[in-house]
Amino acid sequence: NPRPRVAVVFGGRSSEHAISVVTAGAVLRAIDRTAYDVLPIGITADGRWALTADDPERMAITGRTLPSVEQLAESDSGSVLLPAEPANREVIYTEPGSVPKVLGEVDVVFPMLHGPYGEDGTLQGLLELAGVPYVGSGVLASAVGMDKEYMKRIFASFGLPVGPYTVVRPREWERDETAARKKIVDFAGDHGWPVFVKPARAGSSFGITKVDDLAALDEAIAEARRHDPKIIVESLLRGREIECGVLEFEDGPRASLPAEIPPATAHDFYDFEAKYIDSAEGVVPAPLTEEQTRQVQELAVRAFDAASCEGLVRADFFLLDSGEFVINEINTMPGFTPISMYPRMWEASGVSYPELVDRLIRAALGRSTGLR
Ligand code: G1L
Repeated sequence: NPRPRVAVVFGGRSSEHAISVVTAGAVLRAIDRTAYDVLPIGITADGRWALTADDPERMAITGRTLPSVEQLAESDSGSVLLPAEPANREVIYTEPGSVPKVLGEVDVVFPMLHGPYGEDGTLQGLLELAGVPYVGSGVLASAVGMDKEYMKRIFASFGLPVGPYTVVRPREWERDETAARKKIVDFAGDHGWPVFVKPARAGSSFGITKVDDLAALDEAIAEARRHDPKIIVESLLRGREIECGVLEFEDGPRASLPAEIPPATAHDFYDFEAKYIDSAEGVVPAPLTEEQTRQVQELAVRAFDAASCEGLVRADFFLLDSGEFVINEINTMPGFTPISMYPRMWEASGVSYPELVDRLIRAALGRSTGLR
């Protein structure tokens, strides 16, 4: 069989388990079955790997019920059966955390996992060890994209404009709590209130607080530290929020048309599904001048290269009132349903969702593992 076998790995021990299942469903629906054999591999919320049915219909949101791998794998008998035929299989569970044998039988992995152990480079490292090519960024870029401190340090060292920030590490709290707190108070004194107090490494917006004054600082620090012992403090940048997609083509990375996220979107308007997928609110293309569009596209490709990203990245910017673009962050695993910003930006740029999926798989197949 000349068709490359693609394993879509989804679900996982994350607060965004259901988003991953929904997204994997969309990817499964979009993959060209005449070009690829597909093997869906779900990871339950408690970390068991399962071969699940290739049934995108069961991976959508129905009413107010969110899909899960547990649910997809409900026919599980607890027995371990290797599939003779990927199309005709029972659910296979493996021991928590173990590497499924099936990884040795696939040509490329499409990883769709959120947060720690998914998009932070650890899964990518496991796939490197297993010698299996995978879609998207490698170990380094994935880890950089997960850590807001190192992300900023790398951007700054490549001459990309970053906003003011300060970092407080776990050892600084342990050594001298008063000094650690003073570091943040001094930062706010220098750059002004409000500040954002954030866990330095987090996949989503959990643990982030906008702090208006000293009185609210301690609770914000405690909240951020519940998610990550390392925290980052940033100043509020006044301006417009602009995003840009970067996709790897045969001849290198290219930028999509940018999008704008309007301030304080009235969320109530959207239905449960749109809100949950959290993407329907962007304006594509962003109403920018040609010069601004060109500028942000150039910065996005430079950010892709600075972090040595592969496959794709979504780069998020602020367009300050001064007219200057500042890079906020990159996301190596952006929202990826057909209505998410990244696919919408490429749709507006002439690349359909199925073409996007195909390009990503082809880019991955064109690389080998090891140093690159
Ligand atoms: F593999 C890609 F293309 F790099 C990729 C993988 C995963 C792109 C986007 C995503 N996104 C997701 O998996 C998620 C947003 C559903 C959870 Cl991180």
